[in-house]
Amino acid sequence: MLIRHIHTSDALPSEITPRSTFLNRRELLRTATATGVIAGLSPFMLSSPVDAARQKLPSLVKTKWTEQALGKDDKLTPYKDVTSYNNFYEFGTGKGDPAKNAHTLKPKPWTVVVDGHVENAGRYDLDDLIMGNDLEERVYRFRCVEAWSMVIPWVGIPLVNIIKRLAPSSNARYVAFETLADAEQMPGQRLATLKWPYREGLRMDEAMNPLTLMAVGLYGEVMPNQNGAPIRLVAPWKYGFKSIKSIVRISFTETMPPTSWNMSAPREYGFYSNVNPLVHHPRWSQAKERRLGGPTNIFGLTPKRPTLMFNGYEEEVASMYQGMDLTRNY
Ligand SMILES: Nc1nc2c(c(=O)[nH]1)N[C@H]1C(S)=C(S)[C@@H](COP(=O)(O)O)O[C@H]1N2
Ligand SMILES: [Mo]
Repeated sequence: MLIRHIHTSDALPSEITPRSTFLNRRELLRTATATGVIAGLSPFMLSSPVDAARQKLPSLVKTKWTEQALGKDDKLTPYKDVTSYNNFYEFGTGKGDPAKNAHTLKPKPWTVVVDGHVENAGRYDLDDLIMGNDLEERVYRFRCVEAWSMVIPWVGIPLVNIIKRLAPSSNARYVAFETLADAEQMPGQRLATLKWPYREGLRMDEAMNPLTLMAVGLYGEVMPNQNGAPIRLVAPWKYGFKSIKSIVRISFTETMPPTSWNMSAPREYGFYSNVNPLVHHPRWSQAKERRLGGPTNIFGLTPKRPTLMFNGYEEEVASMYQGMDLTRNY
Protein backbone atom coordinates (compact mmCIF):
# COMPACT_ATOMS: atom_id res chain seq x y z
CA MET A 1 0.00 0.00 0.00
CA LEU A 2 1.20 3.45 -0.89
CA ILE A 3 1.21 4.91 2.60
CA ARG A 4 3.21 2.02 3.97
CA HIS A 5 5.84 2.54 1.28
CA ILE A 6 6.11 6.23 2.00
CA HIS A 7 6.20 5.46 5.69
CA THR A 8 8.84 2.78 5.53
CA SER A 9 11.17 3.63 2.67
CA ASP A 10 13.45 6.46 1.74
CA ALA A 11 12.22 6.49 -1.85
CA LEU A 12 10.74 9.67 -3.23
CA PRO A 13 6.99 9.52 -3.86
CA SER A 14 7.76 10.07 -7.53
CA GLU A 15 9.64 6.79 -7.62
CA ILE A 16 7.00 4.67 -5.99
CA THR A 17 3.69 6.17 -7.03
CA PRO A 18 2.09 4.04 -9.74
CA ARG A 19 1.14 5.95 -12.88
CA SER A 20 -2.54 5.33 -12.26
CA THR A 21 -2.46 6.54 -8.69
CA PHE A 22 -2.92 10.18 -8.01
CA LEU A 23 -2.75 11.39 -4.46
CA ASN A 24 -2.67 15.06 -3.70
CA ARG A 25 -1.62 16.24 -0.29
CA ARG A 26 -5.15 16.45 1.09
CA GLU A 27 -5.99 12.92 0.05
CA LEU A 28 -2.67 11.75 1.37
CA LEU A 29 -3.26 13.39 4.71
CA ARG A 30 -6.84 12.16 4.87
CA THR A 31 -5.71 8.61 4.15
CA ALA A 32 -2.81 8.97 6.52
CA THR A 33 -4.99 10.25 9.32
CA ALA A 34 -7.56 7.55 8.70
CA THR A 35 -4.96 4.82 8.83
CA GLY A 36 -3.27 6.34 11.84
CA VAL A 37 0.16 6.64 10.32
CA ILE A 38 0.36 10.42 10.31
CA ALA A 39 2.88 10.43 13.14
CA GLY A 40 5.22 8.49 10.87
CA LEU A 41 5.22 11.01 8.03
CA SER A 42 8.37 13.07 7.93
CA PRO A 43 8.26 16.87 8.09
CA PHE A 44 9.44 16.79 4.47
CA MET A 45 6.24 15.04 3.42
CA LEU A 46 4.02 17.42 5.32
CA SER A 47 5.64 20.52 3.86
CA SER A 48 5.67 19.33 0.25
CA PRO A 49 2.17 19.47 -1.23
CA VAL A 50 3.58 19.45 -4.75
CA ASP A 51 5.94 16.54 -4.20
CA ALA A 52 3.24 14.16 -2.99
CA ALA A 53 1.70 14.07 -6.48
CA ARG A 54 4.88 13.91 -8.55
CA GLN A 55 4.93 11.08 -11.10
CA LYS A 56 7.70 10.16 -13.52
CA LEU A 57 6.85 9.89 -17.24
CA PRO A 58 8.17 6.78 -18.98
CA SER A 59 10.48 6.48 -22.01
CA LEU A 60 11.18 10.05 -23.02
CA VAL A 61 12.76 10.59 -26.42
CA LYS A 62 15.68 12.99 -26.58
CA THR A 63 15.67 15.55 -29.38
CA LYS A 64 17.99 18.26 -30.58
CA TRP A 65 16.22 20.50 -28.09
CA THR A 66 16.82 18.19 -25.11
CA GLU A 67 20.22 19.40 -24.00
CA GLN A 68 21.19 22.99 -23.62
CA ALA A 69 20.66 23.86 -27.25
CA LEU A 70 20.62 27.36 -25.83
CA GLY A 71 23.26 29.96 -25.06
CA LYS A 72 25.99 29.30 -22.53
CA ASP A 73 24.31 31.68 -20.08
CA ASP A 74 21.21 29.50 -19.96
CA LYS A 75 20.72 27.11 -17.07
CA LEU A 76 17.58 25.16 -16.22
CA THR A 77 15.28 27.13 -13.95
CA PRO A 78 14.90 25.13 -10.72
CA TYR A 79 11.78 22.92 -10.49
CA LYS A 80 10.66 24.84 -7.44
CA ASP A 81 10.58 28.16 -9.30
CA VAL A 82 8.89 26.66 -12.37
CA THR A 83 6.12 25.22 -10.20
CA SER A 84 5.60 27.91 -7.57
CA TYR A 85 5.71 31.17 -9.56
CA ASN A 86 2.90 30.89 -12.09
CA ASN A 87 0.24 32.69 -14.06
CA PHE A 88 -3.01 30.72 -14.10
CA TYR A 89 -5.84 33.15 -13.39
CA GLU A 90 -8.35 30.31 -13.03
CA PHE A 91 -6.70 29.79 -9.61
CA GLY A 92 -6.07 33.42 -8.63
CA THR A 93 -4.05 36.36 -9.91
CA GLY A 94 -1.12 36.10 -7.48
CA LYS A 95 2.01 34.27 -8.70
CA GLY A 96 1.80 31.90 -5.71
CA ASP A 97 -1.93 31.25 -6.05
CA PRO A 98 -1.86 28.44 -8.67
CA ALA A 99 0.56 26.28 -6.62
CA LYS A 100 -1.63 26.83 -3.56
CA ASN A 101 -5.05 26.39 -5.20
CA ALA A 102 -4.75 24.14 -8.26
CA HIS A 103 -5.23 20.91 -6.30
CA THR A 104 -8.97 21.20 -7.10
CA LEU A 105 -8.28 20.55 -10.81
CA LYS A 106 -8.97 16.94 -11.85
CA PRO A 107 -6.72 16.20 -14.84
CA LYS A 108 -7.86 12.60 -15.23
CA PRO A 109 -10.02 11.53 -17.01
CA TRP A 110 -9.73 14.38 -19.55
CA THR A 111 -11.65 14.95 -22.78
CA VAL A 112 -10.63 17.22 -25.65
CA VAL A 113 -13.24 18.28 -28.23
CA VAL A 114 -11.97 18.74 -31.78
CA ASP A 115 -14.23 20.73 -34.14
CA GLY A 116 -14.41 23.15 -37.06
CA HIS A 117 -12.83 22.60 -40.46
CA VAL A 118 -11.38 19.17 -39.74
CA GLU A 119 -12.03 15.65 -40.99
CA ASN A 120 -11.61 13.80 -37.69
CA ALA A 121 -13.77 16.02 -35.50
CA GLY A 122 -15.03 14.51 -32.25
CA ARG A 123 -14.55 14.07 -28.54
CA TYR A 124 -11.26 12.45 -27.67
CA ASP A 125 -10.04 10.99 -24.46
CA LEU A 126 -6.64 12.63 -23.96
CA ASP A 127 -4.84 9.29 -24.28
CA ASP A 128 -6.48 8.70 -27.67
CA LEU A 129 -5.63 12.20 -28.89
CA ILE A 130 -1.90 11.73 -28.28
CA MET A 131 -1.78 7.96 -28.87
CA GLY A 132 1.12 6.62 -30.94
CA ASN A 133 3.34 9.65 -30.41
CA ASP A 134 6.69 9.61 -28.64
CA LEU A 135 6.95 11.80 -25.58
CA GLU A 136 9.79 14.19 -26.37
CA GLU A 137 11.91 16.11 -23.93
CA ARG A 138 12.63 19.68 -25.05
CA VAL A 139 14.44 22.39 -23.18
CA TYR A 140 12.91 25.72 -24.17
CA ARG A 141 13.30 29.29 -23.04
CA PHE A 142 9.99 30.65 -21.82
CA ARG A 143 9.50 34.46 -21.77
CA CYS A 144 6.55 36.01 -19.98
CA VAL A 145 5.14 39.34 -21.06
CA GLU A 146 5.79 40.65 -17.57
CA ALA A 147 9.51 40.52 -18.39
CA TRP A 148 10.66 37.46 -16.50
CA SER A 149 11.95 34.34 -18.19
CA MET A 150 12.74 30.71 -17.43
CA VAL A 151 14.41 27.71 -19.05
CA ILE A 152 12.16 24.67 -18.76
CA PRO A 153 12.65 21.01 -19.72
CA TRP A 154 9.17 20.32 -21.12
CA VAL A 155 7.83 16.91 -22.07
CA GLY A 156 5.37 16.77 -24.93
CA ILE A 157 4.34 16.00 -28.47
CA PRO A 158 4.80 18.31 -31.45
CA LEU A 159 1.40 19.86 -32.19
CA VAL A 160 2.01 19.20 -35.89
CA ASN A 161 1.78 15.42 -35.25
CA ILE A 162 -1.61 15.82 -33.62
CA ILE A 163 -2.86 18.16 -36.35
CA LYS A 164 -1.84 15.80 -39.16
CA ARG A 165 -3.80 12.96 -37.58
CA LEU A 166 -6.87 15.20 -37.16
CA ALA A 167 -6.67 16.19 -40.86
CA PRO A 168 -7.87 19.80 -41.13
CA SER A 169 -9.42 20.88 -44.43
CA SER A 170 -8.02 23.61 -46.65
CA ASN A 171 -10.46 26.08 -45.08
CA ALA A 172 -8.64 25.82 -41.77
CA ARG A 173 -6.38 28.86 -41.47
CA TYR A 174 -6.16 29.10 -37.67
CA VAL A 175 -6.23 26.78 -34.67
CA ALA A 176 -8.17 28.00 -31.63
CA PHE A 177 -7.75 26.54 -28.13
CA GLU A 178 -9.95 26.73 -25.03
CA THR A 179 -9.22 25.98 -21.39
CA LEU A 180 -11.67 24.09 -19.19
CA ALA A 181 -14.61 26.17 -17.93
CA ASP A 182 -15.66 24.80 -14.53
CA ALA A 183 -15.79 27.06 -11.50
CA GLU A 184 -15.93 24.01 -9.22
CA GLN A 185 -12.48 22.90 -10.36
CA MET A 186 -11.25 26.40 -11.14
CA PRO A 187 -12.52 28.71 -8.40
CA GLY A 188 -10.86 31.78 -9.95
CA GLN A 189 -13.52 31.61 -12.67
CA ARG A 190 -16.04 32.98 -10.15
CA LEU A 191 -14.31 36.33 -10.62
CA ALA A 192 -14.39 38.30 -13.86
CA THR A 193 -10.60 38.76 -14.00
CA LEU A 194 -10.76 37.50 -17.61
CA LYS A 195 -13.56 36.30 -19.89
CA TRP A 196 -13.83 32.55 -19.37
CA PRO A 197 -12.98 30.16 -20.75
CA TYR A 198 -9.40 31.27 -21.39
CA ARG A 199 -8.86 31.28 -25.17
CA GLU A 200 -5.82 31.36 -27.41
CA GLY A 201 -5.02 30.75 -31.04
CA LEU A 202 -2.29 30.28 -33.60
CA ARG A 203 -2.16 30.74 -37.35
CA MET A 204 -1.98 27.33 -39.05
CA ASP A 205 1.69 27.67 -40.04
CA GLU A 206 2.59 28.63 -36.45
CA ALA A 207 0.67 25.64 -35.14
CA MET A 208 2.46 23.34 -37.62
CA ASN A 209 5.91 24.79 -36.86
CA PRO A 210 8.16 22.02 -35.51
CA LEU A 211 8.89 24.09 -32.38
CA THR A 212 5.25 24.16 -31.24
CA LEU A 213 4.72 21.66 -28.46
CA MET A 214 1.69 20.22 -26.70
CA ALA A 215 3.22 19.64 -23.30
CA VAL A 216 2.06 16.97 -20.86
CA GLY A 217 4.91 17.28 -18.38
CA LEU A 218 8.08 18.98 -17.24
CA TYR A 219 11.28 17.82 -15.58
CA GLY A 220 10.49 14.28 -16.76
CA GLU A 221 7.29 14.19 -14.74
CA VAL A 222 3.55 14.54 -15.28
CA MET A 223 2.49 18.18 -15.67
CA PRO A 224 1.80 19.77 -12.28
CA ASN A 225 -1.73 21.21 -12.09
CA GLN A 226 -0.45 24.77 -11.67
CA ASN A 227 1.50 24.49 -14.95
CA GLY A 228 -1.56 23.47 -16.97
CA ALA A 229 -2.29 19.78 -16.43
CA PRO A 230 -2.97 17.56 -18.21
CA ILE A 231 -2.10 19.23 -21.53
CA ARG A 232 -1.01 22.75 -22.45
CA LEU A 233 0.51 24.57 -25.37
CA VAL A 234 4.14 25.75 -25.46
CA ALA A 235 5.06 28.22 -28.23
CA PRO A 236 8.48 29.36 -27.02
CA TRP A 237 8.98 32.31 -29.41
CA LYS A 238 5.83 33.99 -28.10
CA TYR A 239 5.06 35.62 -24.77
CA GLY A 240 3.93 33.17 -22.10
CA PHE A 241 0.23 34.00 -22.26
CA LYS A 242 -0.08 32.41 -25.72
CA SER A 243 0.79 29.06 -24.11
CA ILE A 244 -2.72 28.16 -22.96
CA LYS A 245 -3.13 25.64 -20.14
CA SER A 246 -5.51 22.74 -19.42
CA ILE A 247 -6.90 22.57 -22.97
CA VAL A 248 -10.35 21.03 -23.58
CA ARG A 249 -11.09 22.27 -27.10
CA ILE A 250 -9.14 22.52 -30.35
CA SER A 251 -11.04 24.25 -33.18
CA PHE A 252 -9.93 24.69 -36.77
CA THR A 253 -11.23 28.05 -38.01
CA GLU A 254 -11.19 30.10 -41.15
CA THR A 255 -10.99 33.46 -39.37
CA MET A 256 -8.64 34.70 -36.67
CA PRO A 257 -10.03 33.47 -33.35
CA PRO A 258 -10.61 35.79 -30.37
CA THR A 259 -8.02 35.45 -27.59
CA SER A 260 -8.52 36.20 -23.89
CA TRP A 261 -5.82 38.80 -23.31
CA ASN A 262 -6.56 40.58 -26.57
CA MET A 263 -10.26 40.74 -25.64
CA SER A 264 -9.53 42.16 -22.19
CA ALA A 265 -6.80 44.66 -23.22
CA PRO A 266 -6.47 44.99 -27.01
CA ARG A 267 -4.07 47.91 -26.77
CA GLU A 268 -1.64 45.81 -24.72
CA TYR A 269 -1.89 42.33 -26.21
CA GLY A 270 -2.15 41.45 -29.89
CA PHE A 271 -2.88 38.15 -31.57
CA TYR A 272 0.73 37.39 -32.56
CA SER A 273 2.53 38.36 -29.34
CA ASN A 274 5.92 37.31 -30.64
CA VAL A 275 8.72 38.07 -28.20
CA ASN A 276 10.18 41.30 -29.56
CA PRO A 277 12.63 43.49 -27.64
CA LEU A 278 11.88 46.40 -29.99
CA VAL A 279 8.12 46.55 -29.43
CA HIS A 280 7.36 47.77 -25.92
CA HIS A 281 4.32 46.90 -23.92
CA PRO A 282 2.46 50.22 -23.42
CA ARG A 283 3.27 50.12 -19.71
CA TRP A 284 6.83 48.72 -19.71
CA SER A 285 9.81 47.92 -21.91
CA GLN A 286 10.38 44.47 -23.38
CA ALA A 287 14.08 45.11 -24.08
CA LYS A 288 15.31 43.19 -21.02
CA GLU A 289 14.21 40.32 -18.83
CA ARG A 290 14.97 38.74 -15.48
CA ARG A 291 15.74 35.02 -15.40
CA LEU A 292 13.75 33.39 -12.60
CA GLY A 293 15.85 31.46 -10.10
CA GLY A 294 19.05 32.67 -11.75
CA PRO A 295 22.17 33.78 -9.90
CA THR A 296 21.57 36.88 -7.83
CA ASN A 297 23.67 40.02 -7.48
CA ILE A 298 24.66 41.77 -4.22
CA PHE A 299 21.12 43.17 -3.97
CA GLY A 300 19.63 39.66 -4.05
CA LEU A 301 18.19 40.27 -7.53
CA THR A 302 18.78 38.33 -10.71
CA PRO A 303 20.44 40.84 -13.05
CA LYS A 304 18.49 41.75 -16.18
CA ARG A 305 19.61 40.34 -19.51
CA PRO A 306 18.76 41.48 -23.00
CA THR A 307 15.65 39.91 -24.53
CA LEU A 308 16.28 38.18 -27.85
CA MET A 309 14.16 38.62 -30.97
CA PHE A 310 11.63 35.75 -31.11
CA ASN A 311 13.07 34.72 -27.73
CA GLY A 312 16.15 33.37 -29.54
CA TYR A 313 14.21 31.20 -32.01
CA GLU A 314 14.63 33.56 -34.97
CA GLU A 315 16.13 30.87 -37.21
CA GLU A 316 13.13 28.58 -36.72
CA VAL A 317 10.30 31.12 -36.95
CA ALA A 318 11.31 34.43 -38.57
CA SER A 319 10.36 33.30 -42.08
CA MET A 320 6.70 32.97 -41.03
CA TYR A 321 6.50 36.73 -40.47
CA GLN A 322 8.33 37.96 -43.54
CA GLY A 323 6.63 41.01 -45.00
CA MET A 324 4.54 41.60 -41.87
CA ASP A 325 4.89 44.85 -39.95
CA LEU A 326 5.65 43.48 -36.48
CA THR A 327 5.01 46.81 -34.78
CA ARG A 328 1.42 46.63 -36.00
CA ASN A 329 1.07 42.86 -35.70
CA TYR A 330 2.35 42.72 -32.12
N1 LIG B 1 -5.79 28.83 -19.01
C1 LIG B 1 -4.77 29.68 -18.77
N2 LIG B 1 -3.63 29.53 -19.45
C2 LIG B 1 -2.60 30.38 -19.22
C3 LIG B 1 -2.73 31.45 -18.29
C4 LIG B 1 -3.96 31.57 -17.58
O1 LIG B 1 -4.16 32.47 -16.75
N3 LIG B 1 -4.95 30.66 -17.84
N4 LIG B 1 -1.69 32.33 -18.11
C5 LIG B 1 -0.73 32.47 -19.22
C6 LIG B 1 0.42 33.27 -18.85
S1 LIG B 1 0.16 34.95 -18.71
C7 LIG B 1 1.66 32.73 -18.70
S2 LIG B 1 3.03 33.72 -18.43
C8 LIG B 1 1.87 31.26 -18.72
C9 LIG B 1 2.57 30.82 -17.46
O2 LIG B 1 2.92 29.46 -17.52
P1 LIG B 1 3.64 28.79 -16.28
O3 LIG B 1 2.85 29.12 -15.05
O4 LIG B 1 3.70 27.33 -16.57
O5 LIG B 1 5.01 29.41 -16.20
O6 LIG B 1 0.65 30.54 -18.82
C10 LIG B 1 -0.29 31.10 -19.74
N5 LIG B 1 -1.43 30.21 -19.91
MO1 LIG C 1 2.34 35.98 -18.86
